[in-house]
Amino acid sequence: MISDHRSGSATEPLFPVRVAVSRTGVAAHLLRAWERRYGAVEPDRSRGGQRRYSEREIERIRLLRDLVAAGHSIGSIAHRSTDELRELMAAERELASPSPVDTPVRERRADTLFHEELGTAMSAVEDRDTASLRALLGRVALSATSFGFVQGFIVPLLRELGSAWKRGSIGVAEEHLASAVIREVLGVQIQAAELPGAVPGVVCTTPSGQLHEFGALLAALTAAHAGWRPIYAGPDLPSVEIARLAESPDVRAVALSVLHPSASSSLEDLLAEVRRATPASVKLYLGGHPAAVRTGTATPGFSVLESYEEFRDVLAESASLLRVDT
Ligand code: B12
Repeated sequence: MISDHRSGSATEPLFPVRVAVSRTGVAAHLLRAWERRYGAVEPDRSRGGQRRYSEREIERIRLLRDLVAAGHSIGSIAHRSTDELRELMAAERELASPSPVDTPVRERRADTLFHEELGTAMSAVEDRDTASLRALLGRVALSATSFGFVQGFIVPLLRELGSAWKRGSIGVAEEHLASAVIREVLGVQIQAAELPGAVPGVVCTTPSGQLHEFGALLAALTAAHAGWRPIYAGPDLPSVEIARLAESPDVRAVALSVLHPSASSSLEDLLAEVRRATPASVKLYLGGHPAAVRTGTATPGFSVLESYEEFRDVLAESASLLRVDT
């Protein structure tokens, strides 16, 4: 194990794991796994055996985090020196950075941002090339704003999956493979975006019968970027279970996604049930298919949202107001 990242001088400040977690956004269990399984990080130990991270270690963790988000497997980069990781990251940024012709990219309309990348992604889906798809998603995530990634790439990609499925150029198998990669990459993005410490929680899920999960998963990523703690519970959650999650002390909101209203026997009844069963202090948000939005508008106690941008803004506004006791 090449360990150029061992802390230098004895006087160099060393930080406990919670500081390493808060400064890198990488969860403690992942840091331990990277250390134990791959030797990717090697923190010092206090006399009591606690892990102690140097500035250099923290920089190294950030590099590992970003390279994993860009699609590198931890196993393939764990042995590299920190200098090598820096070079690799510089190359990634170079790859991801837009050519001079189309900067500033971030100002362009979200849904026209990544045409080329969408085409490349769909070829990877048709070829069942999950490794290329994963790497591409990671690179786009690096080069886009959080909102650009969601509305400019992931949503159009999911819709394109639907059109390709209808055209017959892909089947359910390719859709499932692509969905698995998208779910995984969004999971890493959410983890990297989550703020440590006492922030309000929001449960993100879909009501009973609704198997389309990405509306809720994208809501979770949007919430993390708005400074909330997303509790992503997967799709198809019965109302009583949604209410049980919402009873957790730090939970201040629930965000539901409904993409195919008729998949639920009666969406009206379901939403009313969720409102009845959930503490009145918990805010309920709904987004999705226009018919679902209409139903939500008609259900007392629900706030309907047209876009993730709107969701981000309402959450960001209220985040600072909502104190969560630790
Ligand atoms: C992937 C997919 C599947 C996968 C889901 C995999 C998974 N793990 O989620 C599987 C294979 C399971 C599936 C199953 C079915 N599917 Co399907 N599916 C899709 C597909 C391709 C993508 C859906 C998606 O995630 N879109 C991304 C979302 C986020 O984008 P969006 O819907 O545009 O949402 C926008 C807004 O509504 C809003 N929003 C949405 N949710 C939320 C939440 C919040 C909080 C906020 C703020 C905003 C918000 O923001 C989004 C971005 O602007 C769509 C095609 C498409 N065009 O979307 C079909 C699609 C949704 N499915 C469809 C159908 C009919 C089905 C099935 C009935 C097929 C069948 N016969 O079995 C089943 C039903 C399953 C069920 N019970 O729910 C239809 C729905 C038709 C309709 N209008 O209701 C579609 C539109 C395909 C089609 N063109 O016919 N599907």
